[in-house]
Amino acid sequence: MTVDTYLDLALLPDVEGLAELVLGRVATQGALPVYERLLQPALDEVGRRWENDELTVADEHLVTALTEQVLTRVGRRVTSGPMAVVACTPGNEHRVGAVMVSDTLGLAGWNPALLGARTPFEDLAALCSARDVRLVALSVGIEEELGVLGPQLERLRLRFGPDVHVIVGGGAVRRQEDWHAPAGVTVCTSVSELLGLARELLPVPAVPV
Ligand code: B12
Repeated sequence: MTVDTYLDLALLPDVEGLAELVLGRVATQGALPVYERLLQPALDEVGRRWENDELTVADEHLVTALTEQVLTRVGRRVTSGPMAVVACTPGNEHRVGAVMVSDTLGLAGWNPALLGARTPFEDLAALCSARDVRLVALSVGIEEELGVLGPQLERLRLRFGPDVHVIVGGGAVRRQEDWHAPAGVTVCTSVSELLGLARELLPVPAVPV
């Protein structure tokens, strides 16, 4: 099973073997299936083994760090599209998914800026209003944060106004399927779903007169 092969290589560690496995699959299948069907399940499995005391925190850090290294070798797309911002919510240190979201927005024709872990909403709002940001994708990592997120997202939504699309996803949302975002905030749990949505949300270029 490929998840097992992935974890065996990461735990050796054999970063070149890992890169070969991932980049080979990206070349034949494209990045998103590899993110969704190999890397996400492999890290889910790390979480499961860690919970069962089969892996230590150091083992988890090793697999996560190597995954991040390999991800930097999956081609980044630079586009001249409208600016999107990808950030982890203020309580979230899980940033691997956010990297994949940023890649996905690039594929969809946006110009993504990846801010990373634990981004305070006040600072996020200030950054977005100082630039022409049209889409904000937020990643939530732990379910405990979902409880306080609703009112915070409502305030952020009001501050952005109607021209900025706000999309929320991440491991916590994936695990807690019955969580509802406030009005005007879209919940999306997979990068393949995001690809279609982000393409639909691309602003239509003005028709020359
Ligand atoms: C690696 C890891 C860490 C690392 C993260 C380092 C890093 N650089 O990212 C570190 C060590 C920091 C960490 C810390 C903690 N962690 Co942790 N961690 C994990 C682990 C093993 C993997 C996470 C990961 O990268 N997954 C792979 C990515 C690709 O998956 P993903 O984030 O879901 O993203 C996918 C989709 O959700 C989607 N997506 C992501 N974001 C978005 C956003 C949008 C808009 C869209 C459309 C899609 C989307 O795209 C991705 C591709 O499919 C998980 C296990 C698991 N099951 O997830 C536990 C896990 C998430 N952690 C857990 C816990 C408990 C913690 C700690 C509280 C531990 C502690 N006692 O300190 C802290 C909390 C830190 C914090 N405040 O965030 C629990 C969370 C349970 C819960 N209550 O929700 C998990 C599930 C482990 C477990 N089985 O219990 N962790």
